Amino acid sequence: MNKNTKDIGNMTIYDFPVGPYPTRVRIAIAEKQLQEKIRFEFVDLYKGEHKKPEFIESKNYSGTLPVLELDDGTLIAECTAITQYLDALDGSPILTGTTPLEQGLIHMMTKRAEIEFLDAISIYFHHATPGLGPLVELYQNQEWGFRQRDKALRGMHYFDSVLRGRPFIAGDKFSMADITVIGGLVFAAIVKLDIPPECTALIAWYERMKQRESIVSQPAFSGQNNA
Ligand code: GTS
Repeated sequence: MNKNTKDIGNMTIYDFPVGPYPTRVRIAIAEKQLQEKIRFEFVDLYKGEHKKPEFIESKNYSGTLPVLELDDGTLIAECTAITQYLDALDGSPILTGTTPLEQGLIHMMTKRAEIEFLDAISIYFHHATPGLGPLVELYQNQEWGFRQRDKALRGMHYFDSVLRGRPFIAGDKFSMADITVIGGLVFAAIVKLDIPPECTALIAWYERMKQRESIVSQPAFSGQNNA
């Protein structure tokens, strides 16, 4: 654990360990070496526990995971917000940027990774595949789902072109933007959407990312890929 984190109270993450979005926050926690301060509470997505009124009313209005709960009961949802909070607790490593320019670029590329890639695959999963099953998928629009799958494929080509010009998604350092694209690739594996073979820079970057202990140690990378 980093030296400046000793005064942070205990935290809880409402979690689905192999899920692509929870994996993003798990990677950030591992990068920041905060594992000892965090209790993980399993919420069963396939049973729709995240859509029950108790969860929505007491934990996250949006009915999604992950959610961070601080020891005073404060709740922070959204992967970007949770990552930003954890990142600000300690100096090293910085995942959301130090200078205004880094912060702006990382924010932009993270948002782009969500809109153009990860969220698109999520919509495909929920609309054009069985998704989380009949208890959860009460409305499906296949056409919308397939459009989002195509958008995600375009996103892979876009991030491949980005990585032809720099080592990481938002510049010369590993950041929240890399973690977000990794979340997209975790989801891509779940829905069996391969990286197109011509996206060689994206493939090479992903191989490099999978050498990081914070990433490869996650349940999503242990052959349990069934969000
Ligand atoms: N914008 C949210 C964030 O960034 O935190 C999205 C979170 C999200 O969609 N989480 C998924 C979820 O709760 C978890 S997982 O699919 O990655 O495991 N999905 C359940 C649902 O019903 O949408």
